[in-house]
Amino acid sequence: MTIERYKIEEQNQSSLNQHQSRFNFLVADVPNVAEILQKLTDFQVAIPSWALGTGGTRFGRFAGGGEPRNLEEKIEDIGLLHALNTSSGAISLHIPWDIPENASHIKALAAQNGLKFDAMNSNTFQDQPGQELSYKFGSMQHVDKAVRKQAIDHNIEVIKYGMELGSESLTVWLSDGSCFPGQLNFRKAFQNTLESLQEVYAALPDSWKMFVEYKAFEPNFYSTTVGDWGQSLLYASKLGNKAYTLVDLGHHLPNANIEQIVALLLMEGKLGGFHFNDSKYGDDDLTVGSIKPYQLFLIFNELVEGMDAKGMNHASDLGWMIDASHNVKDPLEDLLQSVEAIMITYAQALLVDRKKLVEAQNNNDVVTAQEVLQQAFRTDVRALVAEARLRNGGALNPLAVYRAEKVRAHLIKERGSKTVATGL
Ligand code: RM4
Ligand code: MN
Ligand code: MN
Repeated sequence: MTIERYKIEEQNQSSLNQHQSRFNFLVADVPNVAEILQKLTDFQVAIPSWALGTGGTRFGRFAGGGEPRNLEEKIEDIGLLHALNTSSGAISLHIPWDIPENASHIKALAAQNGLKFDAMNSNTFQDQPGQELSYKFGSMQHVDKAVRKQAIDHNIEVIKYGMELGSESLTVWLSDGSCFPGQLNFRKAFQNTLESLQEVYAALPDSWKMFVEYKAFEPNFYSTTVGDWGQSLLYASKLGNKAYTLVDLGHHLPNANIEQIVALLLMEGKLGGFHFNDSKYGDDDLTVGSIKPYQLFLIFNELVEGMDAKGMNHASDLGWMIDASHNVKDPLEDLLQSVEAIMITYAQALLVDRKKLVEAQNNNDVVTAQEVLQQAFRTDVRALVAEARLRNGGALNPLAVYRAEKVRAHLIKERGSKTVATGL
């Protein structure tokens, strides 16, 4: 299904006056509006191909119907999101959940929908039908060299798929670790993993980046072999300058200061990419910004400050991606909410009065420092984000158009109510 341009324009017309007065009110206080609008236009968030269906937990899954049945339909779904919000211009594929059998056809379809291919993701945390050796006791860390080789070969295959599509990065997330004390020799597990990653790294094209994603726990509950940013940074540093750490917001132990982690990784030139989601307890994969919006703002504040300090391009020098699971919401509505939350928070971070903040820091003026941050965080920037969308041909209110056009009902009619998308 596609949403006709004129439908979006019709909806925009109906709320244009209200939008314009909100926008004018807001920008009266913003000195560099044009620059901010340009940055918002450039900023694109990749949508994971595995999050277009209903998620589940080990207790069950409650599908809502109309899920994409294949990669083509997933691309259509993301195209739809992008048409509405003009900020979801990329797709991230997980192999083998989504194998692009016919690369040129998939590439053309993505281009038609205005989409690029973001990072490719490998999967050595599940056994696939017909797979020779099992990952039950790990993949790249495995005591058996043959299992390690299988995991390496899989990653190299994923790179090949990515090259055909024009992707330029590989994200490696390993579930490797142990469930009980004594199960694993930590040092050997690290060494095996490093050597395996080195082999994959050697197959990486020059223009590519490798993202080493860490996660504190789950599915292993005693130790994880890439368990935190320290371990990831260790691997990335030993691998070389094409390897970076990837931060997934849900992969930390409770109360971790993620904004500080981000600041230091940026300082070291080793922050590669981001997986956005939100959590209350563990790797909950909830909608980004739904539980801890101020934390998200503080993270974006460090991202903007740290990238500017290095003269980096906000839009293209890091990989931006959503990594969420939707158990009770319509996945497409959830993704619209996620992208909106990211854009709002990015806009707020762009509003921080940097000069005043530095001054406050240098004077140990704790109160002013807090005021500066909260001034930006408490600014309602929704009209700014909407204006950027409007200028790019998107919807003032993507969710409203999605509902008015009854997209889900159409998708159910088209695809059926019992379809199951591959993924989480
Ligand atoms: C993991 C991790 C990875 C994602 C898988 C599906 O927890 O977040 O990024 O690829 O889930
Ligand atoms: Mn992730
Ligand atoms: Mn995760």
